[in-house]
Amino acid sequence: MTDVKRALTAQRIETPSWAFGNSGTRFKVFAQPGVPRSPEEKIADAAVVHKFTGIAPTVALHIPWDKVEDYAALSAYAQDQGVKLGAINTNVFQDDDYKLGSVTNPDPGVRRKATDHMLECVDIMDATGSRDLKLWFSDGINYPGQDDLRNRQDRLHAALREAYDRLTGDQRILLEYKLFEPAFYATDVPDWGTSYAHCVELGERATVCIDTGHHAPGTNIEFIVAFLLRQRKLGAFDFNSRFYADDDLMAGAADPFQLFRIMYEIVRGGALDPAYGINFMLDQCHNIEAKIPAIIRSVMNIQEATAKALLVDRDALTKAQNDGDVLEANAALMDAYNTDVRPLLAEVRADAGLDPNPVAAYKRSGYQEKIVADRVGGQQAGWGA
Ligand code: RM4
Ligand code: MN
Repeated sequence: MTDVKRALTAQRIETPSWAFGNSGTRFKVFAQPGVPRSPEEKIADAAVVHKFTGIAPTVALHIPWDKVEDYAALSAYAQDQGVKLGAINTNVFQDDDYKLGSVTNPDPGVRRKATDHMLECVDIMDATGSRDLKLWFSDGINYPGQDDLRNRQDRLHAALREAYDRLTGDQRILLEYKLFEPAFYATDVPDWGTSYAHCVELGERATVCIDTGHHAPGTNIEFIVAFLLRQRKLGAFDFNSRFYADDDLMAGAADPFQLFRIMYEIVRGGALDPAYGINFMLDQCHNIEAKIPAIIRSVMNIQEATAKALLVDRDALTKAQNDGDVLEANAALMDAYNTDVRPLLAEVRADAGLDPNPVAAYKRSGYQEKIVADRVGGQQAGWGA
């Protein structure tokens, strides 16, 4: 097996439980038949994505959306389906209490509640065996003067410290950032630098999560990747793509070239191997397209970008760079990007005993028809629920 094939075979992508549920814009959530009604049904769908792609063996949970009585039992259920439970995502953005913020709220009682939720999520990680506590805070303010920007940073640090100190074993914190929304004037963790600084302050178990949709348009995300890898502070991705704001479209749909550039920095930094410790997650919403094939498609898009990144002739690139040969250096990247890697990936899948075309195989499998027939009654999971 070639090195490229070996790297592609070892690649891992984590799917998000919430991407299997209904979602929409603030205007409308269009419900789809067959959508899961329980954490178990979401996990079953994630297992189907893994079955057809072979590289998505873990599924991230979101609490309380995926709240159950017995997390060890849920973990055992996942194993039976052929997957494992991945990152535990906190949700401190949907209660009325959080109108003025969660961990940065001026009210200490609300801060306590939000911090306790983070601690509860670490308890869940103990039960599921999950390594990652993923934190995204919707905290921020809408108007200048609404609250003290600097005090909010102190409150954020205090809450993070408490959660951090609760971690044991190989557990770690992934701190996500987002430029704006739902807060419109100042977000408390708006960018990678803020996340990075808090992670450094916390210690080595805290690393940055890059959600590709959470930047200003035009941001050079691969630069952030290169910088954080150099500092050993990149812990995870939330992949999705966007045309305008936080669109949460399928990874690689809006800008496959950007995804390639990101994956090139990953390959260049030696960070593709799961042993390096980066959690390559998806964080998407499928508002109008069928969910399971859309997630399969996203996994394939990341695979394609990765294959192209692996095909970059690094020797030729380095030589051109050292020679100051601008055009040759750029050509080394573009030649790899312009390679059709679909035949290579078809081979990788065939070698792994998979159908070379995962979307087509899913469509033929009858699973979609089965869930539409079976999942009748009950409350569908999702943003509208
Ligand atoms: C947020 C953020 C989080 C995700 C939620 C659903 O915008 O990206 O990662 O947990 O959405
Ligand atoms: Mn995210």
